[in-house]
Amino acid sequence: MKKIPLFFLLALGVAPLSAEEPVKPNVIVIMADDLGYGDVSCYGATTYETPNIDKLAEQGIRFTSGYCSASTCTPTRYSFLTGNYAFRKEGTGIAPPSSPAIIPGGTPTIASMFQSVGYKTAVIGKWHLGLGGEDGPDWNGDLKPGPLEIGFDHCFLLPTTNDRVPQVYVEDHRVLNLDPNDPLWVGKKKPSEDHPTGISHRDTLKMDWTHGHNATIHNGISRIGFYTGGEEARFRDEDLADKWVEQSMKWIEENKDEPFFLFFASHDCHVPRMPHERFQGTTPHGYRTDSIVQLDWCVGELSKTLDRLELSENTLIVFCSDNGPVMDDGYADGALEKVGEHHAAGPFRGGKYSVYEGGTRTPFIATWKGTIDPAVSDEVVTTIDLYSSLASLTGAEIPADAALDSADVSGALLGKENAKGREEFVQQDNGKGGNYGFRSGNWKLQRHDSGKTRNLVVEKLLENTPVPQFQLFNLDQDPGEEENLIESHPEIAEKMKGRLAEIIESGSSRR
Ligand code: NG6
Ligand code: CA
Repeated sequence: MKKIPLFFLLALGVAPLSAEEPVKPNVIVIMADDLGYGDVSCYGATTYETPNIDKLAEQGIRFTSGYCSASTCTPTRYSFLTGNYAFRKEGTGIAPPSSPAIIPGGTPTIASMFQSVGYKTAVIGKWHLGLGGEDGPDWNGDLKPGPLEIGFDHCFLLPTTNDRVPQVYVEDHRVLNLDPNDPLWVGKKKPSEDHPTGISHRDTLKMDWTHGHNATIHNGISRIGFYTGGEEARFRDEDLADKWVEQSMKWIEENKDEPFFLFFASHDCHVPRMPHERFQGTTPHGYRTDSIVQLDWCVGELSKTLDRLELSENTLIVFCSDNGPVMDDGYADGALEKVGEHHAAGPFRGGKYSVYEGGTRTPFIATWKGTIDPAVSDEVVTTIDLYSSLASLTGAEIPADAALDSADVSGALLGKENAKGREEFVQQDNGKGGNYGFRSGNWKLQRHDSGKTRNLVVEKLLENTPVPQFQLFNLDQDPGEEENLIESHPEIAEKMKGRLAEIIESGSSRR
């Protein structure tokens, strides 16, 4: 990386970058939801623009081999926070509405790592990692354990996903604006015979469902799960993005004088895609891409806030996604019908729910004005590596039993000359014991223990397609994973099978 004059660094109040001298920039991780490699213009989208995300890429490093660790939400978020592959732990698949906390209180996380070196920490946006003890969330009481018990000083959450009940905000330990005279009830079964659902009142919905998502109706949209009460606490889907920005700006202002770590967890472009009215109809492909433009607006607002507070040159921003794209994920929002020539997964095959590259290879940008030189990098960096990499940057210690699979790729992340990313990386679909993708150099082995893959072609409806247990691809020549080379390269396949099994069985891959 380029040499930065010392006087400049001193003026910024940061020390030069070296292993001996840790630096403590503010860190904002912006994680999009269900955003594919080709969904933003700096990664090849041509039919609409994402100028604010593009600007991050112009000013920083745009990774072409940036990954999240799973092709669904909960395992990627679990791994990002703990630094452990989610396939190591039971119960890390997509969390249901009333899931207890998946990460037990006191578990070391990237957030507690930041706290240990004096940062203020917050998560704002989608959580989807469960809340509460064994019995699940006490929606009318204290919602703990949750983020505050694993290293966050503050949280402002969409507790599950927007398609799962209940549609309320959680601030720290409580549902926000909950009237004790109108308690929240959340359950798996219909609370009464006449409780309106997406089935009984389908003709009243403002957005129809296509599969699942036919239980309690809120804001004209039926959801996964049932709930009653908490009327005053309920949000409008259209206002979520504004809320994340408002709360982030407030928190950044309050914490601007000390180093801070903000996990900005956008719900865009997860279903139900219901962007604010001012974004509806702004792109050619319906609400799915309108939601991406809304996400881009959020990124712009965060960047502007940093500029206004003169924090941009002391803030590292990482932009990433939690899994690849999906068109029809349960609502009739036209994403599939209006997709046209838009390739949400870019040149890759598969998407959400699959271990083809489209499931986990996603936009990944690191920007730190004045410190990171603008570049495009093909080094492999992943969401699971942020824990070790940022510990290395800030001089934090990692407990011996933590961050078991998090690689220190800080050099590659900051664009240091000749710095390497990962040599090998395991991708997974959902939860423990599912399907794996294993990248080693430019080779990719797929191991489908289930014998099936989901959503093989992103433009088609969700489907289960039979697939051989093992497939081998050369990503260099065949990024689209079309030509299975397992017969012609048996030695490479055997070696990779062995190494993958070793990583799975050994319980740790951090060396
Ligand atoms: C699936 C849901 C899908 C989405 C996903 C989680 C059905 C039929 N499908 O079970 O709509 O909610 O879970 O997405 O209910 S994620 O990005 O949060 O992992
Ligand atoms: Ca997701």
